[in-house]
Amino acid sequence: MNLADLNKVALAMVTPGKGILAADESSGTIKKRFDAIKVDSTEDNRRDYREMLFRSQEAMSKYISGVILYDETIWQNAKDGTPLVKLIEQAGAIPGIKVDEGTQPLPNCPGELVTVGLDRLAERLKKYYERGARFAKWRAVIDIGSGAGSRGIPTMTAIRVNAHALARYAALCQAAQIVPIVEPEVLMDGDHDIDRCYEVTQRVLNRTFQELRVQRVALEGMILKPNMAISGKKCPKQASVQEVAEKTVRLLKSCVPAAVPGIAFLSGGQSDEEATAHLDAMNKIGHLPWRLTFSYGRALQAAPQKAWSGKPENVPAGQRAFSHRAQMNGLASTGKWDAGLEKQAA
Ligand code: 5MM
Repeated sequence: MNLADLNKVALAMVTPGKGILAADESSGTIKKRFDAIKVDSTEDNRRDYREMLFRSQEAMSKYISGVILYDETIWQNAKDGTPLVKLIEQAGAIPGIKVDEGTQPLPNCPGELVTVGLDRLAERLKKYYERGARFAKWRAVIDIGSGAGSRGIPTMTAIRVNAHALARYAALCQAAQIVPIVEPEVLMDGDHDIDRCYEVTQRVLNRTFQELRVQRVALEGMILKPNMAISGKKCPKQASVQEVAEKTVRLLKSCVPAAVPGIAFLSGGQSDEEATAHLDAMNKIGHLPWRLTFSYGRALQAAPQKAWSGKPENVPAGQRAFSHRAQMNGLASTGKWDAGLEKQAA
């Protein structure tokens, strides 16, 4: 492992003013997104849609540091035969790859999941590196139980096995000279309040960093992709932007060592503007030991998907919508966003 080079890539992924586009929807997830805009999820349509994003010159060159791809996409070529990976590189961004293979039910823990994909991961990483991937992503999913009798979820079992797998993945990535994005996502579905989210996320992050240390992962050569401390979607009392920002910063300071170069949040089902406002408010607090940016999927793509709607004549509109969200989040990554900028663009 060349840690200096891993650190260089990790720092580039969190370049101030830029963040990561999570375009690694698995086949099932992209079908759901396409169903919502009445587009068939064929291989060509998935290619055309992602090509539209990667050819958005303004967004890609100014505000996007890296793109997380799905296995299908990393091997695909654009319509003119150029590998999609090359389009990303030509725009000055870094190609990355999702390497987990989804989730399976966790034995003895009804309702909970474990992320799988460690078998043959070393061989797969080698091929992804040859294709141009310089970072990878693995997402663990932790649910917070809702309703009566749900205090038992998440179990310590779910937290431990998922943290263990995240660290195994991260160690394998670094051995393959690939920067691991470590993504332990505590879901925001459910009726829990922000303090319950805080408490569960703290347990998850503490356990994750404990496993990373046990498995000798070099913190300087990784990026953390966490959820924010936020109210559950069905919680009657929704925390304000300021409360989310203050609690998330406090939480991360208590769990994430300063050796980690950067934290790139997932959006997790927040609206586009909420995800931007929260990131901006955290960066306005400032005095942080790591760079804070975005690694959004839905909060970057919902607008371009709607504008595109599968029609070739809508490609410029889709690219404008993508550039706008990328720019807003780029500004938020340095605390320079303002709600007024959204209205000006509209
Ligand atoms: C883009 O969605 C990613 C892939 O999800 P599936 O494996 O479930 O298809 C997802 O991991 C994503 O990278 C993160 O959850 C962040 O995306 P959001 O939409 O939460 O910002």
